[in-house]
Amino acid sequence: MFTDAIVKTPCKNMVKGITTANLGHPDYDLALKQHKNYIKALESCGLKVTVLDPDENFPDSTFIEDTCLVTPGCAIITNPGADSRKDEIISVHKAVKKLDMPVEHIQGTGTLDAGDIMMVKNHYYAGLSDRTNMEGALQLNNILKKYNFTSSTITLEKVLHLKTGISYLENNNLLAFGEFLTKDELKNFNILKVDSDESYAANSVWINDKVLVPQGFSKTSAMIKNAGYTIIEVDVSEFRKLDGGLSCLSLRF
Ligand code: CIR
Repeated sequence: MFTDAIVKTPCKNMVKGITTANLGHPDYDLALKQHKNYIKALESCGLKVTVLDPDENFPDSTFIEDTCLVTPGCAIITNPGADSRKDEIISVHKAVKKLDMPVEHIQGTGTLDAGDIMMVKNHYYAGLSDRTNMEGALQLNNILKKYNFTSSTITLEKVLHLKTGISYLENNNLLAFGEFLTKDELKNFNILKVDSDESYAANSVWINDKVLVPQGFSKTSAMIKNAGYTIIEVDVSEFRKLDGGLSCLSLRF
């Protein structure tokens, strides 16, 4: 069960965020509204949400998930793979220092975006991507070991982050599309296959037996409902324009 979340309000400069999406510029006012609704959705799953102030120096900083991994034993400040995002960790570090747990760091030549990390009980899967390198994954493994957790890597071929393509919904259920449908490392999961025309919805988020699903992907929503979950649809169209999904917008712990 999760009890807490940390989010960061989008800044006006989000329109200058990194993107490959080709969906046009985000509408800032609409993004703010959607972010407020996202917070409400987290609260309706029983989470206490801490909201960090926007920071105009970092267009992508609302995608706070990439900057820190909070585990049950420690918080791990990452070393984001994109140069423009490296110093986003300063504000998240300030916020997690207030939690009653040790704070660890990925550093030096090791890069890691926590959007590449998926937790399954005491095991963490780390996607090797354009943002997360092997050195980052090794540092993560060494940190996790100290807290009795394990990790392993999965090499990504096409998607930005591991959780762009898969989401763990507990009870051995894994939402997945594309390259992740045939990966050996994932073959023991019960795979809920997301159709390629709804691939964006592969980034859905399990929180305390509810699942947040992006609005507008009816086949995926129905499939998750049929698997026995209560779903909450959240419109994040403006964040999608920056390659961001539901999970990227919060730390949950
Ligand atoms: C970026 O390219 O870094 C942002 N525009 C999107 C980050 C999305 N984060 C995530 O998938 N965890």
